[in-house]
Amino acid sequence: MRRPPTQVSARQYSLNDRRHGGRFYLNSQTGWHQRLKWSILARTGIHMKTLLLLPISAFALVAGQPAVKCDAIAARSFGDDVKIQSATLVTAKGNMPEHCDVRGVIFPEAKFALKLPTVWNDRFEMVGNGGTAGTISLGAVDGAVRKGYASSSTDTGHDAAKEVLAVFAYETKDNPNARRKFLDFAWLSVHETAVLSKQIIQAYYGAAPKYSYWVGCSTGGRQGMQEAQRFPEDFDGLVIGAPGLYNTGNSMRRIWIGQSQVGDGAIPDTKLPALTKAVYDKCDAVDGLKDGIIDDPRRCDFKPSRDVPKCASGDGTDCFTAAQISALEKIYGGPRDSRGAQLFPGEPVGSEPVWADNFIAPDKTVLPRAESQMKYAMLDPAPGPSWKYTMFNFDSDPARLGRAAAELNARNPDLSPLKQRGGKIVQYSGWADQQVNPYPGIDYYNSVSTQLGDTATRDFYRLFMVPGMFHCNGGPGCNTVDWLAAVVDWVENGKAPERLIGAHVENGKTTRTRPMCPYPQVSVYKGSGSIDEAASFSCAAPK
Ligand SMILES: [Ca+2]
Repeated sequence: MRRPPTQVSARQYSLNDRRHGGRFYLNSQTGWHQRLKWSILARTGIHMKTLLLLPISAFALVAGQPAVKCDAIAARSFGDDVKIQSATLVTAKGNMPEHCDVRGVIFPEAKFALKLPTVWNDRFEMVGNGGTAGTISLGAVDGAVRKGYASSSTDTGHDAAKEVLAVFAYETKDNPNARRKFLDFAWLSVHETAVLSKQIIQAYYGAAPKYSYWVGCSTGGRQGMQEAQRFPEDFDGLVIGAPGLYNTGNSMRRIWIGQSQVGDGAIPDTKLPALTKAVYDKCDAVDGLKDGIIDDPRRCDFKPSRDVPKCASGDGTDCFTAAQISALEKIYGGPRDSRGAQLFPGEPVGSEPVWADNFIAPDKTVLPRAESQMKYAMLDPAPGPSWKYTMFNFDSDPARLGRAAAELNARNPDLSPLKQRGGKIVQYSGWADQQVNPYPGIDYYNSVSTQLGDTATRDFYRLFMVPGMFHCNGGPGCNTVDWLAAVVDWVENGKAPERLIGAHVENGKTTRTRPMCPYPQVSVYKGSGSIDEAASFSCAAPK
């Protein structure tokens, strides 16, 4: 396998260069990252193709333990745009091993943490964020450090405690770097933190990481896909979970779901058991097994106006009024303009048990997030604080999302640079994802297959749709899967994931296992044996 050019690209890359380039290009709407990347490489005299073709011997490594003291990192310069705030040796405690905890800020406000275990497995794992980010993902960093990885996370350039939801992206006299902070959230800070992390790893251990991995779900999945598309040299393997890669569309969908429930259409969460029962009664057995899991929601013809119980008169918890049924028809149908043109996919059936956390009753958490994104970060021009989700116009406003989409969305199907350097992607989504609609992730996988060919795509990129999994985890399905182990095995041992094992765990006990099959394959019951055992299922093309 070709050695990834992580070491050289990190060493040659100066964050100071980026700042000056960034200033020059910040007002350009698209593509400045590409021009900047090439301009930096041109300045250093190294052409990208040269990087890609360097032999393994050029990256001979000696690694495993620190070459310098932890506090020496605080005294090192990593460019004018980087301020190392602290580098502290933390002694082993509980299940955390001894490590060097490095904290700092990248211009203007992107705070990061990088933890470097004293006993290092020679690998780097960067972890992603959720929602509108604004916090460093320390829990995930610690999880990686416990496994021996050097691991980092960025808050993506703003502090969620000070700038709630998407207000960081709204330019005012008190927030003059809003555009830069928007780009930091969209994709820039992750790349910069990845590059800087490798520089610090090099300084601390005297060696570059042998392999670099990305692990993220939700926003973290979107961030990973941005990296795969824009900076394929950053990571050798990527775990892309439930990616919000059509971010503007998904937020528009949430606005649609909110508008669908304005007035009499509001659906209280007390009705979710009745809705869930109607859905699962109709759809569970369609896949051939009545097992509490809907294998593929596309195969079930669920129609609220026909399939949910109607209230004979008035309202009640076990039935739905005509206005509520109309709202459900809109939610499952998806956003449309006034001429009926579909703007984004409707909801797949199966996630109803957790709709209460999201969009039933229009004041729940996800709708305010989408509203904040629209008014501060997505609509162009930004309408600002007084804008309400009820004001989104499905005829005229989708066209106002293009400028944000160019930065936030991660839908470029040309992954050939990642493929050419040996990078691998394992993407997964729950079929019962209540927060990030899974259809755009499937559409994206198909668009890459169309661009590169099915076989060529399967050689480096595989998608796993998990039946009965909610957003990133949870749900009735077998949603506990070691995705990182799968991508590591692929990158380091050349073993492509043909069949992974998912477990359903309750109170610490595995109650059921199923194979996870690379899309478009599905798991098929062999006809005998326990339906709670993965061995009773094979991976096969859907019938
Ligand atoms: Ca089933």
